[in-house]
Amino acid sequence: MQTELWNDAAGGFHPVSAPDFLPEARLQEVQLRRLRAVVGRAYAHVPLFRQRMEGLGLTPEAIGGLADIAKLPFTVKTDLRDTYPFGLFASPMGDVVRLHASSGTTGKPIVVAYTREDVDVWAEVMARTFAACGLHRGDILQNAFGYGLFTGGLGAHYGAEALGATVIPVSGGNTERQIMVLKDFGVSALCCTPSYFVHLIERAREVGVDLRELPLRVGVFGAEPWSDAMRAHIEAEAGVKAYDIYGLSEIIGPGVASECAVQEGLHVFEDHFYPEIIDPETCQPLPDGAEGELVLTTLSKKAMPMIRYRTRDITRIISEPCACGRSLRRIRRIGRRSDDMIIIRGVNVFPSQIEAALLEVEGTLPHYQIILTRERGLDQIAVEVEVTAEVFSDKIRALEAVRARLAQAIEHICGIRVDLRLVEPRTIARSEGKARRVIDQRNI
Ligand code: DLL
Repeated sequence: MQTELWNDAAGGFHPVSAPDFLPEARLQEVQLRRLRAVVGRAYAHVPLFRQRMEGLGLTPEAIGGLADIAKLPFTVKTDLRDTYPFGLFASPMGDVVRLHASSGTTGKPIVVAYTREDVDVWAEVMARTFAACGLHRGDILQNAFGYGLFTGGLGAHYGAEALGATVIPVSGGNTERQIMVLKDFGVSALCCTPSYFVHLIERAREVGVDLRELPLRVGVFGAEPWSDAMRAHIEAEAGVKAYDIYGLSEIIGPGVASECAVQEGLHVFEDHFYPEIIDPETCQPLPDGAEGELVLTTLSKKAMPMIRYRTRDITRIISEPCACGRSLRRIRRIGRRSDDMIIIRGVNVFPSQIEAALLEVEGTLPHYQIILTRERGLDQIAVEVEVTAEVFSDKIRALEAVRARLAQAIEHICGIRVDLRLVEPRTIARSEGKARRVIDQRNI
């Protein structure tokens, strides 16, 4: 089984992947050594962390074993906002070689920092990511993640170079040019957000390019939630194997976790990022297999160590070993964030549920938007969904049938009736990066 995976889908073993296969006991040794060092570093150099430790009566010596991580205080996103821009740095600016920023939804961005060593670790984990997705030297990667303050572009860039692949730094947007590059440069792998790739497939088709006929073999997607149904759509429409990769600016950027050829969960590069799952209400650690909020500790970050960072991403740890042979634990694909939840008249709805419903119904396109309004004190939810041109023109008398099926699917999955608006193709704004699924007009 393992040999087959390596020789076929994964295209051979790359030495950069070696840490993915450390025996468990050795991995834990590395983790403990690094955990003690990073806690010591944060305690010595980050006042906020030191104060919190003191408040709990703790010193770095409290870390005797890996389980002691549960004693440490959490870090949350508002800590980064409250200490904006540089308050959580543990290195002097002279050692910081790079800054990135993540805009978030409101106000000031959060700023993250990297030393030379951090940038090298980042390239390493991204090289391991691409290797796990079956890329190798000789592959030509079109990097359509945005270059700039967003971590996607540069993170993927250095990782792919470290692997020995050929990188085309095309960045996000300019879809016509993306299609030209894809066609003319012999591109074998592409990375971007899944929603942008769906747009790319459509646009290519409109200009008479069928991606299935190109050498493109692998798609590496991340930075936003996407469903298995979306994966099936992408794989069928573009003739690629589509992999999910995960990461966040606060921890490093992309490169925290990646799928492998098995495509059943994402391996966390846990020699650098230690995962825990907690109950988001009680903050108590949950056992493997239980769903909860992912909490990550950077084990080797120098410029900005993050101790027990609450990601707000909801997942669970898969404890069974993976057929690829990696010893790294896996997390289930992240379908939702705790702060994505929309509460409509007492019913909890996640955008991913709406997506799952519409991908079930033939005649719809995977472009949708959820619009929230308030009328006379009552929350209203409308879902705008694009349908195919045939359905929209009602030539095949399908519009009402699609509406009925979709309404039923949404009610079945979400337990709520929504105001459905079926619109023609290309009505909903496309994003070059992360798709904006929810438009909240409730002024709250
Ligand atoms: O999105 C880093 C990244 C770039 C990851 C390219 C993968 C590929 P941020 O902009 O800080 O960083 O956003 C991080 O995006 O907490 C998740 O909620 C979400 N996210 C990232 N990857 C996935 C994924 C980058 N594969 C936030 N599935 C995270 C679901 C994802 N959500």
